Amino acid sequence: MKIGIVLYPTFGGSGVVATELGKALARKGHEIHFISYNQPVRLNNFHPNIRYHEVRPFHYPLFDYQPYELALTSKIVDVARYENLDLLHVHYAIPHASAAYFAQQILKTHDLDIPFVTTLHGTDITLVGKHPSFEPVITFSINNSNAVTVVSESLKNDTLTHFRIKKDIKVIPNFVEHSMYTKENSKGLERKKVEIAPNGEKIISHISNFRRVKRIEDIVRVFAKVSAKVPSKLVLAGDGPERYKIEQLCGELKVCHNVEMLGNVQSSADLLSISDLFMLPSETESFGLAALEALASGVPVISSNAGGLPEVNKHGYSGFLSEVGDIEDMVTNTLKILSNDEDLAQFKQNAYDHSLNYQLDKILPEYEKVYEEVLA
Ligand code: GMT
Repeated sequence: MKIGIVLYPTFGGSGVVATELGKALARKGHEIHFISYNQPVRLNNFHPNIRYHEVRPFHYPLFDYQPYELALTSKIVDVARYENLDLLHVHYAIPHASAAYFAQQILKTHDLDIPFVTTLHGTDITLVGKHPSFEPVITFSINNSNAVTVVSESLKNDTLTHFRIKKDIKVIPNFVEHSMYTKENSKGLERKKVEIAPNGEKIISHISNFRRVKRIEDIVRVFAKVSAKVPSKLVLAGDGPERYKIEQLCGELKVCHNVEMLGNVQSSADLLSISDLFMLPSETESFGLAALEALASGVPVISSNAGGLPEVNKHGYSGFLSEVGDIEDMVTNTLKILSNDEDLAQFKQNAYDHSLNYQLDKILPEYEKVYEEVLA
């Protein structure tokens, strides 16, 4: 199949899922056309079945806001016509689903009928999408997609609660490619581990785009209490609006000397391979791809019980879940994992075993089935 994939190119999970999906489809022989305003961060290797098409919004002094959606729509039309696409798969509803619908209508005037699949990822429904300034457009574009998928049962429920949906919604969970997270891939990082934790301290990590919804403050507060009992280091990877506040909080809690802020990292696998525990205490989280990547690296997860996290992190097995903001409970749970090396080893094994439910090879055919259905 010739598939156009519309995505955000940044470090966010929806872009990561879309890129890894496209790469895997390309390896299976499909022709993949990524459409975005920048080269996706995970699109770092050349593959003969992959093309990247850049959307370049037109700048004109009259516009206070550049009409990105129109530039995207025109690019989709252009790529669909000249690359003979069979279908489109858009990730994150805003503005990709409405752009795909508009492009589909334009393509009909060229006697082309190209179906589009919309995958909803999270805040396109739970935070941003249900805002009155977007809701009518989101409802319309979901109902007029040829197929709709969501990344968790929880997100399906949220979608049905917040929007008047007449369309079937299929749950296809996010996936992980285990070969990217093997210990062999991270040889040489032992030196890094010694640099970060020279006295064999436990390494607690977190990776995100540092938005408020991630509640990174909770991580620092939990860490301040845990590190007073178990020698440990906190490594935070990523960047975003909350970073300055977090640096300040580390100072207030006097833990700066035990906290490393790495900024954006190309590969989460490297940091995860030297981690003992991963934290994701988010306010809402439709799935929590970073938590799944941690599990695949054999790293247990301390998370909130928001959204789809209970589907990904099994309480008392691959880690623990707490109510959002319950710092004390997270401290207790972290200590249950880190205080004893035998327990830690068991949690690490469980984490890896649980992640096998989300293997790429199991999930990929589910997307291919959706594509076949919309083309039939
Ligand atoms: O919805 C977002 O906040 C952005 C999106 C992204 O691009 O990072 O994250 C969502 O999609 C990921 C991939 O499916 C999920 O793993 C994240 O849980 C989800 N984020 C939230 O729901 C906050």
